[in-house]
Amino acid sequence: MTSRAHAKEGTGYVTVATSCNACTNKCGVIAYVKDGRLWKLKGNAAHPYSKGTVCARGHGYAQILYSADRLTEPLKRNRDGSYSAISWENAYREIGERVRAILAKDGPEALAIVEDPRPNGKYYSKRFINALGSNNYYTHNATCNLSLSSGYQATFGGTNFSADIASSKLVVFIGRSYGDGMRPSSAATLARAAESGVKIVLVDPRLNNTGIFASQWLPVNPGTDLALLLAIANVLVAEGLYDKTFVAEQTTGFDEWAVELAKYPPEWAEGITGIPADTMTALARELGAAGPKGVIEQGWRGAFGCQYRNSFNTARAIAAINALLGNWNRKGGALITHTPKAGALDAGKFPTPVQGPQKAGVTEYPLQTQDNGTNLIVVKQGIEGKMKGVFFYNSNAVKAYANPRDWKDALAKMELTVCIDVQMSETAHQCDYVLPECSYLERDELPEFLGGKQGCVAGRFKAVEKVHPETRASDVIYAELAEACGVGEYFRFSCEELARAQLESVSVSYDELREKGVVNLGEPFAYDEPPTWKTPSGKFEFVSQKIAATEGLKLYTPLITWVEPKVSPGADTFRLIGGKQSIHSHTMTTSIESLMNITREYALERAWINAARAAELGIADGDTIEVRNELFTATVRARVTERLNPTALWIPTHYGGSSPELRQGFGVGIPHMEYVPFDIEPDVGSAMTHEALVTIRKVSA
Ligand SMILES: Nc1nc2c(c(=O)[nH]1)N[C@H]1C(S)=C(S)[C@@H](COP(=O)(O)OP(=O)(O)OC[C@H]3O[C@@H](n4cnc5c(=O)[nH]c(N)nc54)[C@H](O)[C@@H]3O)O[C@H]1N2
Ligand SMILES: Nc1nc2c(c(=O)[nH]1)N[C@H]1C(S)=C(S)[C@@H](COP(=O)(O)OP(=O)(O)OC[C@H]3O[C@@H](n4cnc5c(=O)[nH]c(N)nc54)[C@H](O)[C@@H]3O)O[C@H]1N2
Ligand code: SF4
Ligand SMILES: [Mo]
Repeated sequence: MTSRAHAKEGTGYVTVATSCNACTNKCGVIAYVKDGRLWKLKGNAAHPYSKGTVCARGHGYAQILYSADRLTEPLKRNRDGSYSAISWENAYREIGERVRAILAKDGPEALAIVEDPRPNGKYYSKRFINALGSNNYYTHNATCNLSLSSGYQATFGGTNFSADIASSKLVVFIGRSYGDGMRPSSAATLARAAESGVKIVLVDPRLNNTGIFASQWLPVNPGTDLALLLAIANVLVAEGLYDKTFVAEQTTGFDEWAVELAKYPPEWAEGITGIPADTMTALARELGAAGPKGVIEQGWRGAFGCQYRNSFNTARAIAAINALLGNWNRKGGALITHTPKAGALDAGKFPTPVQGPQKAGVTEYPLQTQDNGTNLIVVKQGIEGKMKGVFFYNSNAVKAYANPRDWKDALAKMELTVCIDVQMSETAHQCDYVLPECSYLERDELPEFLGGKQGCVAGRFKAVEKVHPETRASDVIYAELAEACGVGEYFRFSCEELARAQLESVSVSYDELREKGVVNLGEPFAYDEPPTWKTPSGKFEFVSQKIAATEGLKLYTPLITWVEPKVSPGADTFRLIGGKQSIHSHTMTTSIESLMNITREYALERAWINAARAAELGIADGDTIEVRNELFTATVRARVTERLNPTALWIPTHYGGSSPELRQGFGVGIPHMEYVPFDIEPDVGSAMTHEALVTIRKVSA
């Protein structure tokens, strides 16, 4: 065994290079440990996402280690909904019996696993469900970026790209906020770019906290970005402001799309988007003049990751404008970088489970990027009585992925529900068995391979010994569960053995990774080499050949056309939209005292309402308002602001906790997903989380 940490002589502390688990970024951090206790975290300068900085959530969430609200032992739900402790052995035995019963009666297609992937989960969760004979592996993506990745795949074949902001002249953000939805390195790059004169345009119904770097804010009507983008494309084509060589050599379908685009001049889009036609025309001309250093940023969740009935086409339109501008792989443009992977491993030691039946939901939602699937099919098939058993790992699906009441209905009908978590989440509350994992600072995980201008592999290594002896790491839990379910042969190796084998396959030493936390792989990205288009035509597709070849689609067509959002606010209603705040992650950090103290001090849980609309309703800043629709009613304080489009009510999406064991967040603010009707974006599978209308009234001053 190599030493686990590096003692700094005379300092009284040791350091461990590991990674944060407070959000998807999993930034590289250095943990400082004194007398066996975590003392502080610093960013790992070598990690591409932290570049030496830890955000507030990263610092705050580390306190989960010593939190009094941690899960400390396995739990089993009683008939009355309360929980009692159960030994690991009994929990495994009972879960194993129920799994075998479901397999015998309904087959492997009645079992699923849902997770927000972490370095271990990506491998172990998929392997576990595959070992049981099921392909029903789902991530959180249907409520994050499934529409975006699916739309990109239908145009250039990849699932994401990155705007080369540092070298650009003009960057247009469509509902993405580096100042709220944090990744430390992105915020730093943007700040430097703005200082060096790159023009930043924000398209967002809300003047978000990236506003300090922006020179223009377009307060678009939510759900109508597609109309704005089609209008920009219309001007670029009508005025010949596009890269004719790129279009001729690298793309297909341009002539057909140009005919369609003629329907969408800025005058058409003005009434839909609420943005003056002249403003859209001017922006299109500026982009045309700046291309390939005028770029539309890739987005993440806010505007078209999963929010609207037209989100898939919004993503396609962004990719298509970047193609008109000739941006792909050009300096200051839109880069498709390579992500390294582990090589082949010894099949005797790490046997591959036999391929099971097709993943549920793939036939109904054929345009989705299929690796992650749409977890909403688990809700749908659960309610229909087809899905019988589900495991959740590192996922608060019941509060975060679909309407909580629909999840509850689905889970109540199932024969087995298991949640692996570190705290008693809303999802844990709906499960038969709750299995406590040790925290990320108390476990080793598999290496994580990351793409970007420089590909790399990052590590997660144990910084401190377990605080609660009965908690276990996910690799151990999965191996033991597999044994209990009769498929232990797929897990006869330790996490470290697998990590070593994966690293060896890319010629990286385990000890070097442990020492540094991050090791670069391969050559840096080279500009100006055209991407390999992984599309049916082998070119960039303005008209999708995959869509043309797919039968039975309900909404989308091969051409990128205007698609109406599902609902539209009237004179008395508001569209309920939401977003991140820099100090919280999704739903999980409202259990952290230091972060909730900031929420309380600044009343961050308030709902934003446009000042003119508030005046009409007699609502003053700080008043308590009731937010109501056919699904849910709750009260919250109002933040009256000029910084919001009048058709929207904006709420931070972290709040409204309903798990009493998570005492800090319980009952603070309102829960976004309770207002969102259970529905699925046709053909694609996203949750359409901003297709909800609410009414508002003042309750008290
Ligand atoms: N603080 C924090 N940072 C995070 C995370 C976190 O939980 N907390 N999670 C990480 C993850 S997983 C993700 S997916 C990213 C998300 O990163 P973002 O996508 O940037 O996050 P959001 O805050 O959801 O949305 C950004 C903006 O979209 C706007 N918006 C809403 N509707 C529309 C619309 O119809 N059109 C337009 N143009 N804009 C709209 C919102 O007002 C908001 O300001 O953040 C990452 N970083
Ligand atoms: N209401 C609401 N819904 C959302 C979002 C939101 O902001 N608000 N954000 C959306 C987006 S962008 C995304 S990416 C997804 C994110 O989806 P999730 O990752 O499911 O996000 P959370 O709701 O924060 O739930 C994370 C769960 O993992 C648990 N957890 C944390 N650390 C560990 C660990 O080390 N081990 C284990 N086993 N469990 C752990 C937490 O306690 C929590 O229950 O949610 C989407 N849905
Ligand atoms: S962005 Fe912040 S919370 Fe997310 S992984 Fe990085 S440091 Fe942790
Ligand atoms: Mo996300």
